[in-house]
Amino acid sequence: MTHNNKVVIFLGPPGAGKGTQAARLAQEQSLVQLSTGDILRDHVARGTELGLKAGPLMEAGQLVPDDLLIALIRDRLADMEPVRVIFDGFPRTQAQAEALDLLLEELGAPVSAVPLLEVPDQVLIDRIVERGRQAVAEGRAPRADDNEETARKRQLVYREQTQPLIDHYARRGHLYTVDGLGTPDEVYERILSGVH
Ligand code: B4P
Repeated sequence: MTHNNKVVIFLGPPGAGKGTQAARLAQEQSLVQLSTGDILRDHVARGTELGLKAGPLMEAGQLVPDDLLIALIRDRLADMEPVRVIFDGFPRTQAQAEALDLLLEELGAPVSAVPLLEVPDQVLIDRIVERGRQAVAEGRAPRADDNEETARKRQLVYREQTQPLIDHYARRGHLYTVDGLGTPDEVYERILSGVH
């Protein structure tokens, strides 16, 4: 076990800005960003076995099965020393949270902070739809799930499966809420107040 470990878990609904904020915090505090959404999209693009399973589920706004995600995270943490990591998009279910608790316990790397980004539902939809529009305007393919219908589906899945994790981390005393409205810089300053 090393005292240089740091484990930050970003919670929040789809489009809340987890990826945006996690990337900056990772860079400024020398942490490894583990974005399960990005990792899965890479597998889909490369047509791997995992990508073939995950692609249709992601496109439909559904979660990818827990066992696949847990194996993926176990692999990424295997040789990490010290454990300096930001989880962005993981855990998303109770089973994932319990598996992560065990993994971190084995590694002797307790959770340091769990910022929860709060953004009103309609703003979330607008951001996701805007990201899709922006991609098209720049001649890039939009993310398969960046449209209004799938965004609403993802919100429902979040409410049912991920929101209960707020209690899981609140009970452990790591959770703090962050107003996710405003510019990315403003949100970042609020996040820093809880990450030491
Ligand atoms: P993710 O890639 O995690 O998608 P997300 O929740 O939309 O991302 P995020 O909240 O990070 O938003 P972002 O910063 O990009 O997941 C996609 C799919 O992968 C899931 O639906 C699921 O199928 C699968 N998956 C991933 N992890 C899984 C797991 N653990 N288990 C099972 N399945 C899993 O921000 C969104 C937009 O807002 C951007 O365009 C950004 O520029 C903009 N924005 C950010 N901050 C802003 C601000 N302050 N003001 C204005 N706009 C802002």
